[in-house]
Amino acid sequence: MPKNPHTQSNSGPAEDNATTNEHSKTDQLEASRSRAEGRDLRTNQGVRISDNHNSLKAGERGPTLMEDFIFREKLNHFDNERIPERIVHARGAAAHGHFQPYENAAALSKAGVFQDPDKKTPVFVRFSTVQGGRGSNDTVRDVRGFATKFYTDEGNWDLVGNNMPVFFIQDAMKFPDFVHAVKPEPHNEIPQGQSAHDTFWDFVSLMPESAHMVLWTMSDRAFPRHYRTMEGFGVHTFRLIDKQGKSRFAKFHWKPMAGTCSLIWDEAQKLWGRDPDFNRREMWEDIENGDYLEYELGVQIVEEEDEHKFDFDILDPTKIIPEEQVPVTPIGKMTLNRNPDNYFAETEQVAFSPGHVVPGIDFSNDPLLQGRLFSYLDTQMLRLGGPNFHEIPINRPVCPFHNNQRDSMHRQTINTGQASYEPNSIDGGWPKETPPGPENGGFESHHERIDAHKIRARSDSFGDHYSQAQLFWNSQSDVEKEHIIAAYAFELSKVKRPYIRERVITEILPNISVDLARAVGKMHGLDAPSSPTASAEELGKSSQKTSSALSLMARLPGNIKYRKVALLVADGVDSGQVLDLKQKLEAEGAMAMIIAPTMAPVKGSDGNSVMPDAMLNGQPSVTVDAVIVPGGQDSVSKLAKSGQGRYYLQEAFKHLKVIATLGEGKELLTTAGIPVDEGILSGSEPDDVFAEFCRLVGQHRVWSRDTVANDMPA
Ligand code: HDE
Repeated sequence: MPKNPHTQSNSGPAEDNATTNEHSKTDQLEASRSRAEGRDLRTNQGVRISDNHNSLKAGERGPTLMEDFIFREKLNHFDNERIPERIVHARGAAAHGHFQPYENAAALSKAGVFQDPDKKTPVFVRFSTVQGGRGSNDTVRDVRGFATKFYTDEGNWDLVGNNMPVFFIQDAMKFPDFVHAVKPEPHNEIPQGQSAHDTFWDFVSLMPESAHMVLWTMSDRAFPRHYRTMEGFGVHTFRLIDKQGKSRFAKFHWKPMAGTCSLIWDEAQKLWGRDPDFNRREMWEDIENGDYLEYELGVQIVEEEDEHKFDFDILDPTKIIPEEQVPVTPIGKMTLNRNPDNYFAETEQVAFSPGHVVPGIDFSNDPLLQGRLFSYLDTQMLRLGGPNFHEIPINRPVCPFHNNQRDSMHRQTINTGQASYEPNSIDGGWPKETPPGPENGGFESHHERIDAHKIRARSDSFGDHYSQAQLFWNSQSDVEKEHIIAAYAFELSKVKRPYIRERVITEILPNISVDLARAVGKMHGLDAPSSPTASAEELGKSSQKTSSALSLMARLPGNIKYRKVALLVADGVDSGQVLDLKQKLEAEGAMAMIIAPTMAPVKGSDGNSVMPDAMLNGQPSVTVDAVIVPGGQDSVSKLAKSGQGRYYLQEAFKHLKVIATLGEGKELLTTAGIPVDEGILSGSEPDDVFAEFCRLVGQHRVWSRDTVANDMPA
């Protein structure tokens, strides 16, 4: 049959091997952007609308007419605007950016994304909480999702991780049970965004394999200060495959360049009301201000022959590989530098899957990972309305893709040609398979030899449930331990059934630490056993007793870059000091916020006025990292008389924040009843306190104040 001259032929390998750059995804999205500036209002069929305020009626006071196709189209579309939210990780915020390898990592993996240190691969990252619905709060006690889509030349690679390196269960078979237990309870849909309820603690106290992960979620890691100060982990052991086809086991880590730090519980709770969008807002604003988020990608590599040399099974997702045993090698850096244009189109419709891998990256037999390989595409069929969601702009690969999949809901691609099958001779045999190869080859699964009985069972090597929970506990600083004790006590206080509380305190906690069990037991009026109660197998054994990487304190920011500092002012403030402080703070990369009782310009003592950035109750102390009270008698007297002014300092003190006062500012400390400690600085001029202020804020909080702070009623 003669070829139709209007039919484009498949361009074949030349097009397939086209390379992309860091802008490829943004450029591709441009085709889908719709800008309304200067444009007429029209229906979806392109008809110009003359009146967007009134429906068509039979008379001015009469009934609306069926005939009004403009009204019906508008309402029809509106009525169907929502899609099901994600069954877990419903609340999220995302950003675009790029990943750049430090050097050629061909010795580890043939994946193109790791080869060229000059090449930037576009990425889209979605951070999320797990338990709550899409409208829940950002700062709840929960795991955070950290999902990255790399738009590589060889297809999309999704690293769908969390901010904690282990998981609650060992086998995907238990995932629906776990999620049913942690989600709001079925009879009343309470509580939202929290694990402090009966069904969660019932389940985890009957599933000792969850002990390690539950301990992580009871630590301050469960409410990161900012997404930029949060670690990320691929959790499972994956495989990297080099050009020779050699496989090595690998764990992925995201190490935040800004260090690690978290909120503290009272602060996190207050933020639910004061700023439910706290984490997403800060990420958005920082990116708008050019303060990009940066993370190093690191890998822990285990040679195949070393698979069994550990005290635990590297396929068990409730285990980490301690960094002392296998160091994390940094292989590249990710920068998040662009906010999405549209939340729904990008953040809500993005579809991640751990099954999206490229040649050079492969799976291990971790039974949790194996189950995930099924679950993500399956859930997305429902959530995104059929199997064509890969065509949604945010999900499309930047490299070309052709295959014989056809039709279904909302198909956008207009496939030309008649042969939607392979082999074919009608369309010249296209699209054709690509044999595996060291470069640009077709995907080839690692040739792992498997010779086994079909068996529905758990390997004995997964029997250790407590040794790494002990390792985590032993690696925490005293303050972190106190926070963990308080977290268990708080959560269990919300559990109505006494026998569940008792089970946690007497049957789970003593196997992690007798001290932990006793401390929590004391707060519940229960005696904890004086020695572990689990079997030797469950207690396991770890040659590693502590691991410094497990403490949040190990990677504190060390400087005041990106920190928010409140300057509390009122009429009569020493405006010279305010401007000097602002300049000094900004020179160090911090954000200085002038905060006043109202948004009216503040009259300085020298007659100059200062414009406030926010009001005391609009930018409360829970939203900043440190507070400075500049001098000026009238200003300080006004703040001291105001309940909000005094509360600001009391709450900042309670949350272990550094407070500095200049001149008369010191009087506010006295009126607010703030005891002086190493984190309370006073001087006459900014230079008297600035260096020490920066040093202390670099430590994130005044940790030595932790026990005293509990006495502050704020
Ligand atoms: Fe997920 N998980 N998960 N998960 N997960 C989903 O996929 C699932 C697990 C993670 O921002 C769902 O599209 C199973 C571990 C992130 O869009 C769902 C199991 C880790 C996100 C699903 C796990 C994760 C999800 C819900 C156990 C860390 C959000 C909506 C076998 C390594 C991605 C969706 C985003 C989302 C299933 C366990 C990370 C239902 C079956 C372990 C970051 O498919």
